[in-house]
Parts: sequence; structure tokens; C-alpha cells
Amino acid sequence: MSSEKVLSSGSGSGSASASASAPLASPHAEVCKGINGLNKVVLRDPRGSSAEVYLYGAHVTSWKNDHGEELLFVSSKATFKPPKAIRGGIPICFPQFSNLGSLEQHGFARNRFWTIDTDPPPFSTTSSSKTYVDLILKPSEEDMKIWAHSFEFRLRVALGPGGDLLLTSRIRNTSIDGKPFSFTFAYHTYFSVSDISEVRVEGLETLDYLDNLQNRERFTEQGDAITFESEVDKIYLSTPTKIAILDHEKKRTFVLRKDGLPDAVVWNPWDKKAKAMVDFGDEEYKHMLCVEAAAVEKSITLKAGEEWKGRQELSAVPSSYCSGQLDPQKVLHGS
Ligand code: TA6
Repeated sequence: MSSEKVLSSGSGSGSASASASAPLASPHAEVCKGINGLNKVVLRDPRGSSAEVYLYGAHVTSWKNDHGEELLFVSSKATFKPPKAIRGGIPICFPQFSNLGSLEQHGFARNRFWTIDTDPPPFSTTSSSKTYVDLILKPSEEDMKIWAHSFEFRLRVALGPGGDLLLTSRIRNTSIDGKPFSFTFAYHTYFSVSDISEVRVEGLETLDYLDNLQNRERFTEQGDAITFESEVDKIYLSTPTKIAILDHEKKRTFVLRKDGLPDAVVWNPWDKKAKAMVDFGDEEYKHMLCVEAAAVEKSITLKAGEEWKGRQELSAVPSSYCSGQLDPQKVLHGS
């Protein structure tokens, strides 16, 4: 999988976007009302896995395996009311990650209403998934006042044959005055875990990271898997394309594969920050971990007409680490 920026003619006619009542391309996708009457799209794969995406923020709030088990964490205190972003699931940080710029924290894409993209340009690579939805975001006049750049942000959310969850973002600079723009980006994924103190993250050993708890000072990670016993907020730089999150108690391993997103953010607020967040339960830090495929260290610059693609594929595989059934090294370095 190679990250790519392409000069696209735009003739893919993907200009058509429509309200929630638009017919969906996939037979396994359905628009319905979610919390507070917000529109959401429910994806149900015939083999049993499912996912839910709110048009508000193009925000994935549920991903279930073929046993109906929820794999993502959404806070019991999450507010589904603009302008607040939904606490949990997969918020999309664009055009700014965190406070790395003059915009609001994590940019504005996560608290805008997206529309269904009824005629997206074809994908360069054919996808085997028949269960998907295409959403699109374009800047409003208000957005142009805070970030004066024309863009089209297309997001495809798909369920793969094995129940994998795939998010593919295509961001195109549609400026007519030839102005380039730069942005940072993250899929701010909240994984549901049984007990954070029993979780290990593999694939980030020995890498450099910026510590958000120490003014983004740069450090080098030690050689072992990452475990959790206090607040963590780190931006790992130039990571491998595969990261494994092992939930020992649930005998489950999440494998995150990413493309076009060189960095990875690891975050757990722990107890104090948890208490400080109104839309987060005091004890909920024990049952979530954010591992975020991101482009943070180097912002992405698009010339007029250029398009960037950033992809994340999540798999949840049964594992019993101790039995060696799933050796993370095999996961990370194997097929
Ligand atoms: O991705 C980690 C992080 O940037 C943390 O610093 C923390 O602020 C977290 O995101 C949540 O941000 P939010 O704006 O959703 O409260």
C-alpha cells in the first residue's frame, strides 16, 4: 500500500452529494435516526459484523464483530449534540490535529454535518467490500472564514469480508486560485478494552515520540511492549504500518494497519483527566485506549488539484498471547 498524492482532474464527477434520504450504493447500508434524532448510517455485513456512522462528524460510533460484540469505546456520557464532538468511536481530526494551529482542538471536521456522496470518483484499487458508505464534506462559508481553503473530503467507511473496518479518506484541494494548503490529520480511534492495566501495544518499541505531557519534548521509547499504569499522551513518529493492541483478558488482539499516515498517537487520560472531562465517566479510562493513525510531525501539503489518501484498516482477532497463538512479532512482521 503506498501513500499517494494524485493530481486529479475532478472529472470523477463526485460532485453530487445529497441529504440522508439519498439512495445508498451499498445494499447493506441503511440510513436511520440515531441519538437525538441525528442521522446515522448502519452497515450490516451479511456475515454478521456491523458498524454505525453518524453524518455528524462522519463519526463511526460502533463496530461489532460477527458475535455482536462491540469493539469500539463510546463514553456513557458522550453528548450527541453539536458543536460538541462525540466522545468515543472514531472522531476524525482535520484539518488540524490537537492544538497544532489556530483552529479549535482537532480541527472542525468532527463537528460538521457531512452528506452522503452519491457519486464518488472510482477508487484506484478495487475493494472487495460490498458493505460501505461514502460521505463527503466541503467547507461552508463559515468554515472558509476560519480556514480559507477549498477542499473536498471524501470518506469511505467499509466492512471487509472478515469483519475488518476500513476507513479511506481522500482529500482534494479544489482551490480555483491555485492556492496550496497544509493540514495534519488523525483517525482518533477509541478501542474498547477489558482492563487498561492488562493491555499491551506492540509495534512502537524503540521509536521516537513527542510527549504531550512534557511540552511535546522528544524521547525514545524503550524496547518492550507499551503497557499502561498512568496517563499517556504520546505522538510516535514514523511508525511501522502495523500496530497490535493486545487485550489479554479478552483474548483479543486489534491489528491496526495504516497507509499515508506515518505517525501514531497513543492516549489514555487516566483518572484525573477522566474526572475533568464532562463527557467521560470517572472510571471509563479503565476500558478504553486511543491508538490513532495520524499525520502530525510533518503536515501534508496539497497543491491545487492534488488529492491525498489516508487509509486505516482495523481487525480484531482472537488471541491468547500466552499460547503463542498470536505472536505480535508474527502479526507485525508476518503476512
Ligand atoms: O489524541 C490525544 C489528544 O490530543 C489528547 O491530548 C487529548 O486532548 C485527546 O486528544 C482528546 O481530545 P478532545 O479534544 O477530544 O477532548
